[in-house]
Amino acid sequence: MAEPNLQEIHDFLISVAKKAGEMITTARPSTTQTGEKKNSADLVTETDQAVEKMVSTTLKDKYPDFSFMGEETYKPGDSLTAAPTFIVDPIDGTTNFVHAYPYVSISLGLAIKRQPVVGVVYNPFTQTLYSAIKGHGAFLNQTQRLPLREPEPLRGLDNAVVCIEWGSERTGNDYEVKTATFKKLCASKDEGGAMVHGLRSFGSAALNLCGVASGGLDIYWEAGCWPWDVCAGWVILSEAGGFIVDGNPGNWNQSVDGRRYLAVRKGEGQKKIVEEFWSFVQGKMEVG
Ligand code: LIP
Repeated sequence: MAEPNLQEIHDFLISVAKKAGEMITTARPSTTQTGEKKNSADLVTETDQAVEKMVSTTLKDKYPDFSFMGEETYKPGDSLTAAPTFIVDPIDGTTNFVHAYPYVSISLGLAIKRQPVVGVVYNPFTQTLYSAIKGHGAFLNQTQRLPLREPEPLRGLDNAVVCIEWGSERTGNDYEVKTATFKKLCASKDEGGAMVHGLRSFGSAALNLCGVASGGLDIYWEAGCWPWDVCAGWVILSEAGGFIVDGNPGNWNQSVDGRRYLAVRKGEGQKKIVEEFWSFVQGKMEVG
């Protein structure tokens, strides 16, 4: 296969994201017509399925040799290979979409040799577009380079806004680890806590990563995400000077399908704040 033209792919993905955005903003989902996958905290709508169908058909027409991995057509056991693969979440933030909370995105990524190389994340309600090509920087609306301001040093968790997500798993070891960690992060220092500036939980992993890339969120921690939640945002964050490591303490290596993510914004003190964060993680996540 000829070397893929990443700029062309990036531009094409943006056009696909805009088309998907029209489908999303004109849909009228309701809580009564919404389907559940694993449980009542894991939703799917007809629009998720229709958008994925449009995206996969459009991408397969244009790039017939590329593989495709999408949230709505993924089957347990499917795994990411070294082949160029589009990794797609048609609606990241389905719960927000159903409840008409406008923090929703379409997340379109391309991985080659299992490394994310192109990312497009688009919120059609706010018309906010984040995009990046590996080695060429990350941008908001194709014009403003990320991060959006000169990053201050990461002075420590007691100066940080930390984004977390509850995920749809609401029982078992990982739920215990998460909730105990959230409590510890918020608690006062007298009680052995980190006393963070604030914990935020917005409901779209892709947009959360873009929030870290933009610089407004210092750290984002989630376990249980899938490659389609993170592939596109991964490129955007890395190109904005941030990085992602394993959410479990002590493991610096992470892959796009590693399922536990700790993302840190650009700024002096990145490694130190990761280690500080891990010191507050109350146990080990089993998901992976
Ligand atoms: C959702 C994420 C959210 C996470 C959920 C879920 P969906 O994606 O983006 O941040 O906490 O577990 O994965 O299901 O809306 O595409």
